[in-house]
Amino acid sequence: MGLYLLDYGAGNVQSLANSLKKLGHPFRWISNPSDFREATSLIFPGVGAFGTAVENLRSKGLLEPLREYIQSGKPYFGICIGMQVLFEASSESPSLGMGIILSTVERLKDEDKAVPHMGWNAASPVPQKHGESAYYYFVHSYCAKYDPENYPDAAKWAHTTTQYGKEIFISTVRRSNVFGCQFHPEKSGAAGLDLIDRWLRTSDSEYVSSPSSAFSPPSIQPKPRDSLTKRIIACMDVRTNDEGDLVVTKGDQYDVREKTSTTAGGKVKIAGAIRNLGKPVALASTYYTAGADELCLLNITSFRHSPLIDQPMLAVVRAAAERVFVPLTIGGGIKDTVDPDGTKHTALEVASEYFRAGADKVSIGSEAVYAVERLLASSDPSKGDGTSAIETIARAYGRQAVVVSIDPKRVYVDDPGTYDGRGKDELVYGKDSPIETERCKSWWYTCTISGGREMRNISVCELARGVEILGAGELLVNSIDRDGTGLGFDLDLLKLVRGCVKIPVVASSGAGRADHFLTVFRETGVEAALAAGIFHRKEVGIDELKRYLKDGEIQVRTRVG
Ligand code: 1PR
Repeated sequence: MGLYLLDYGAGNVQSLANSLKKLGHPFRWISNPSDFREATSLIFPGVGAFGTAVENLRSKGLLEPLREYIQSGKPYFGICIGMQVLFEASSESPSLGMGIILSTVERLKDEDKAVPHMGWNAASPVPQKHGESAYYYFVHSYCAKYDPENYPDAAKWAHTTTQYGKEIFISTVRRSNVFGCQFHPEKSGAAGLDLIDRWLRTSDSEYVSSPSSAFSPPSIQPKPRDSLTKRIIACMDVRTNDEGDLVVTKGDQYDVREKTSTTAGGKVKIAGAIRNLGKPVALASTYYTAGADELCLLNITSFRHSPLIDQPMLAVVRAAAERVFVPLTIGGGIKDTVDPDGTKHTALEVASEYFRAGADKVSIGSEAVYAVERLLASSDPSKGDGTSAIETIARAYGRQAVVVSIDPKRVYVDDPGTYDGRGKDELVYGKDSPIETERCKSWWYTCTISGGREMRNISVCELARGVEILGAGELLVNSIDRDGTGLGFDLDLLKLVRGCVKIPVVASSGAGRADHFLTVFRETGVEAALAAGIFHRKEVGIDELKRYLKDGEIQVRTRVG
């Protein structure tokens, strides 16, 4: 008897488990059909693709028992795919849903916006009570449209709506014992934890008998406004230092060793030593509390042999995920590996270990470059052969779980008028560049692997377009030229990449002041900005940065009250 979670075996359910642990609600997993009889309340945290979810439930014999459980009137809370399976069908796959809501799930339109819809958006009316932000974390490409004329039954179930671009979709549904949300409360900070807690506290008793409990909104009144916020991401580059400790480090143009020996505030720094800016889990926790919208942990020495059996980053992710309730991306070493005893692991298996540890997304660097090189050399570069890490992971966990981290580097061109080589259609001319050394020069961006150690003959747009075809859900665009310089983001690079793909783009490298973030959002259209050094050195606080951006009329998630 009690609370059960439904895990169909191909989604990241650890985040919800961590949220329940944090809130002090004991739970069990549904492992076979008879467990539904024991459940007095049930949460289905579906992540990934609609078809995979339905087929997995069906093959494990869980789909019919789930329908019977819901029809029995016991409390059900479906998250993301867990809400979508209530519908009859989804245009994402030919598999049929449970048909409890007589309507369908459709793809978001990408003519005017990036898809997936990824980030913090408002639900209206707001199902929350605290002074914490009224924003929730969404990550999906398909949704239930809020359109009473064409989808009348869905509209009757609508509890809140959300606007993205010009589209209004249903962000939560509710009727008697059923509650569902398109966003991820387990990744929506204090507001999300509060929502889960209130559902659990009311679900056992008053929820079923009293539909007008804490969740009942007055009525649905869609706001004519898209409230998707720009995301601020704190990044931690992690590696082992010379003493063998796993530390957060920070490079200048990817060089993470101290340049000179110094002593300041009792701390001795030795030239040549790995810069040590703190412990990864402690810093992750600090940035979560400070209001970061997402966190990114990158294993920057993964180009070396990194067997899965001895992977200290897994313990870091596990510990961070227990303390951090916003999305966590882990990068570095997402590739096929071999343990010392000869055991082979595919990139998908490596990624699965990180998802099980609590990561929400994995970021792929070098392997993405190799995959696009293969794609471009194939007989049909408009589609992959299904074998790359991007494709296998996106198929199992959904494309929203796959970030590609690009490490581009400028290649200067002497005579742009006659240049006919790689990147000729992507040449940038730094006529009025504020940076003197760039002024009046022309360049293109080549991609690199192994943390910038090797340049490859592939341009940044070729890579960006290629990984989008293969199924990446987001691009993290670093810049080796700007990393750690504090000169500001590379706006030319970001405009170029933003212009050639539909998926969300995260700007990275070079933030040195708060106004650099304002400029990158105003001038490039990126969905998020990531920084490291400026936060590690406490030059600008995340809260302070967000207030500054808000004053500059950039929509951000701030804490109110
Ligand atoms: O190739 O799949 O194993 O992934 C390796 C990952 O590690 C890639 O994402 C790559 O970018 C990263 N990486 C490898 N070497 C380094 C290094 O610094 N020596 N770090 C490295 C990349 C870039 C950002 C940095 C921003 C912001 N660092 O992570 O945080 O530039 O910095 P700033 O705000 O201080 O300017 P694979």
